[in-house]
Amino acid sequence: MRNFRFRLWPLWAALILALTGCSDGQNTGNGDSTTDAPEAPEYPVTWRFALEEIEGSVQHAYAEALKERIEERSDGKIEMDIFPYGSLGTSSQLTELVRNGSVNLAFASPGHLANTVPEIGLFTLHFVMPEDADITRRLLASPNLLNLFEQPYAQHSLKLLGFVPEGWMAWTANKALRTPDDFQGLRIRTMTSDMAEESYRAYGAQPSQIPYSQVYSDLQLQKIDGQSNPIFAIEEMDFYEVQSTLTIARHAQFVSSVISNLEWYDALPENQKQWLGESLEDVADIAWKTQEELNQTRLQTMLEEAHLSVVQLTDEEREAFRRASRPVHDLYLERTGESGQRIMENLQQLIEELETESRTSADSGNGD
Ligand code: 6CS
Repeated sequence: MRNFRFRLWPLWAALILALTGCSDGQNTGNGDSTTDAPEAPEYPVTWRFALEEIEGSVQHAYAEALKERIEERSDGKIEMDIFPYGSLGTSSQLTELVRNGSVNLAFASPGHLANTVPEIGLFTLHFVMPEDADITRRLLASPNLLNLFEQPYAQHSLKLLGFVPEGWMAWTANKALRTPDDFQGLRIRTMTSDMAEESYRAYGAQPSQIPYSQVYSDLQLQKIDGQSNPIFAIEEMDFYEVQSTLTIARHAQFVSSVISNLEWYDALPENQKQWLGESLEDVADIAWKTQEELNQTRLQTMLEEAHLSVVQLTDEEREAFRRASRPVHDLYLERTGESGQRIMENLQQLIEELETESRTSADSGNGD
C-alpha cells in the first residue's frame, strides 16, 4: 500500500501552517483585522488550497489547473499552494480549516459536509442524478445549481465556489452486490455524515462513517466488508487489493464542492474576485475530462492486475435498488425541511429542462 502520513496530521498541519504563516497579506476573515479600512494587498498573495484526495487524483488535476490559471490571470500576483490529502487533515478538518481562515480554499464532498450543511446531503441520495453523461456535465456546471446551494453554505460561513464531478460511484466488497438483499448485514463504510449512512441502512446494511484515510486498513483488517467510491479512487487508494468484487450500479455520482471562507471571499478586492471567478470558469471542464479519463484507465489497470471481478447491474437489478432508495429521499426532506424541498424540486426541474433541451437539439439535428 502507498505510504500515507495520515497519523502525523495534527503535527504536519500545525507545522506547515506555522511555517507558511498567515501569508495572504489581507484580512483572512477570521476577525483578526485591526482596522476597518481596507488595506492595499501586498503582492504576491498566497492562497492555500486543501484537497481531500492525493496527488494524481481528480481533485489534484483540478487544483493544478486552477493554480495555473489564477497565477496566469493575475500575472503572478496570486500564488497558490496546494495541499494534497495526507498533509493537513480529514475532509471535515479541512472544512474547519476553511472556516477558521487557516486555508483559503478546500474541497468539501457532500458525503462529509452534510452534517454541517444538511441540504448538500442531496448528493448522497441514490438515483437522483441523470443517467445521461452530457446532461450530468451540464447540470454540474450550471450556475442555477450553484445558486440553489449558495444560501445553505453561506449560513455556515462558507462560500460555495463550484461543483466538481468525479464520476459514478461503484461498490466494492468480497462478493457481488446484485440485490438489496446482498446488503443485509454488510458492514459498509460511508463518508462521515449521518445522511451518507441512510441509503445503505435502507438496503439493510450496517453502515459506519470512516475517514477516507482509514478505509484501506479497515478493509484489510476486515473491520468492514465494503465501501463505495468512484473507480479512479478505488484504484488510487488501493482498495481493490483488499476486495474481490466491484459492482457498478450507477446509483450515485460522486460530486464534490470547492469552498472558501465566506468572510474571506467577501473581503477580497474586486480584481482578485474577478481572477478567481474567471479561473474557476476556465477549469470547469477539466474535472469532467479528468474523471472520464481516470475512471476509464484505472478500471483497465485494476482488470489487468486481475485482482477484481467486475459486475455491471442490469436495468432490472438497478430498479430494485431504486425502489429501496425512495424512503431515503423522504428522510432527506424531513431533515432539511422547506429548504431541502425547494432544492430537490429545483434540481428535478433543472434536470427536466436540460433533458428537454437535449431532445430538442437532437430533433432539430435529425431534421436537417
Ligand atoms: O470516500 C471519501 O471519503 C473520498 N472519496 C473521494 C473520491 N474523494 C474525497 C472523499 O473524501
